[in-house]
Amino acid sequence: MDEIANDRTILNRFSMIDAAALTEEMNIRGVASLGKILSDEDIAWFLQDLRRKKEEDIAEFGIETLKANFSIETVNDLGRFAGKYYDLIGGDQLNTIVNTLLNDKAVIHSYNAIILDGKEKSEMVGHGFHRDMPWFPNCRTSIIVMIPLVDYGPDNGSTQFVPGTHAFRDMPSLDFLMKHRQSAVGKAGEAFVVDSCTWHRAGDNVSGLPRPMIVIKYTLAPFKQQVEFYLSNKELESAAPIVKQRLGWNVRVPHDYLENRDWNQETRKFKSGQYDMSNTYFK
Ligand SMILES: O=C(O)CCC(=O)C(=O)O
Ligand SMILES: [Fe+2]
Repeated sequence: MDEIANDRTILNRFSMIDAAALTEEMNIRGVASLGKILSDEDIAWFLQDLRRKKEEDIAEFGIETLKANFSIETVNDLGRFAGKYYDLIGGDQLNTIVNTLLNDKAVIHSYNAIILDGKEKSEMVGHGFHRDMPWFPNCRTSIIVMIPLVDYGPDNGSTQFVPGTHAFRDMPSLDFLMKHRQSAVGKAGEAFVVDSCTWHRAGDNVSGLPRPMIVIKYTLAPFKQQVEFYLSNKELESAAPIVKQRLGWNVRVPHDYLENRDWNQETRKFKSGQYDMSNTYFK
């Protein structure tokens, strides 16, 4: 008997987080498995919804334009759809992970789906080895939570990463990266996390089938976001406090010095307490 109370609930009951073990994995390897974080019902819902949203995107802008904008394989700014996309980022399991690896002020830098079409390879930057944040010594400023919606492995372009490379300033040689790369392997809905400084890339999808994956990049509150979510997300103002925090509601930039004079913490855009580096240093 299915115990799901309502289909807007993202289940966070699959695996307990062992915070110490997860932190150690991330400190030393810069990558860790997170276990199953989506129910099969949620996976089916997101798969169908993202397929439809990509079709709408193509209908609106056309394949050639999306290719030219390096956007043929992505659905961007998932927060603008609110609903289940807010349930996902508001869920306990994901937020415990973020609080464990960053802190409770951390915000979402980007919230996208990367479909990695099995037929047309785009010029998306993610196909080459890269990092997604500037490097700081002994400090984790950003993590990327990846949630594939299909079973994944080397054949369908699962993400490749090189453990340990987050801790070093310089890019390793391509020979080193090719020699030590590992492919993420798992079942649909089983997530993994990389430090944004761990060198990684999308694998080659030779399966002929799409590889849809929800990708949530978190960063510390004072860092910039990819999009002004508080403007693009029409429902953010009335969302749950945790969703507002994650989408940057509490670190909005005042338009001018007059707006910055607002010291009422309720209405103030960049609220106090957001310059928070706690929990981010490792040695
Ligand atoms: O699509 C992938 O497997 C890689 C994605 C990636 O590099 C990213 O989202 O930062
Ligand atoms: Fe990346």
